[in-house]
Amino acid sequence: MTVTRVLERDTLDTVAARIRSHVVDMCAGPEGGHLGGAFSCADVLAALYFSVLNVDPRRPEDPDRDRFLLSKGHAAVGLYATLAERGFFPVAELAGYGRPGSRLMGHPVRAVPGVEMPTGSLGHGLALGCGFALAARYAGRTSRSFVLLGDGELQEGSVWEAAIAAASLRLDRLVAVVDRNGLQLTGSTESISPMEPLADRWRSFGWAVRDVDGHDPDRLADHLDAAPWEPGKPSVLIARTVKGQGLPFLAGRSASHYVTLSPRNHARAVRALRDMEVAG
Ligand SMILES: Cc1ncc(C[n+]2csc(CCOP(=O)(O)OP(=O)(O)O)c2C)c(N)n1
Ligand SMILES: [Mg+2]
Repeated sequence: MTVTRVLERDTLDTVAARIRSHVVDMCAGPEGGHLGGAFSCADVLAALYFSVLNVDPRRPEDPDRDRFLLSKGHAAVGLYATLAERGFFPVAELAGYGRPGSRLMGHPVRAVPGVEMPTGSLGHGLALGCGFALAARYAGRTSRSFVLLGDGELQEGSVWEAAIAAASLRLDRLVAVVDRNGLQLTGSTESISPMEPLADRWRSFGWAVRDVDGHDPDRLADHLDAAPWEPGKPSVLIARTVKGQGLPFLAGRSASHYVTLSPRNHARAVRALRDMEVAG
């Protein structure tokens, strides 16, 4: 693993700040992007890729690697920024996002180094994660599988089928993270389809649950690193987040879901990120 090398000159907070900064630049291009959901999970992605996952960009197909699936595939810009920062492909390639000929499209595909599965149609990632965890078990490998889900995505029934299967198969090397930003495409999850008490729901499906601040990457890394939390049970981390976290004109607003930043708003976003860094 090269995690320690990566963090020699960085903290997880500075990595997350760089991820957000790349996302802002990508969302200022002609395609725009899912900025809000990429920002809400930026700290989770930083914690995973820079402190938790056993992955090596020089050997992206190493059979012993941990697996990560961005089930909320629309947050692709966040994943691209993270993979580039981690060294899976050059950071300069991010400038081509969404443009003709680029492999960095609106939703992730296998052609992008580090992407395990194409995602974007919500509701499939947890079942895929079960498959990865089961395959690792059959192969006698100790690798873990991590799946990042949106909270609106939890309205897909297939998520709960996979949750039942994971618990009954005792897949304790499977870890789900729910990006609990409280918003989906058209409004708040609680006004559209209430899901609290969310931790109790997962517990009742036989999962070990932790419900935490989703914007503290060091603590997130500690929790994720410690999984499995209960022997024989899959783990789910409910990460309480804010959609568009860090941008005052978008944070906590549905309008952050898909954004094409005008030059003026791009400049505002860059300034806001700088202020956030100073304050941090
Ligand atoms: C099966 C399916 N239905 C609808 C969509 C369109 N869609 C893309 S993002 C989104 C909202 C998802 O909300 P959430 O999971 O909470 O994501 P986040 O808030 O993290 O962006 C929807 C409905 C989709 N990608 N897949
Ligand atoms: Mg959401």
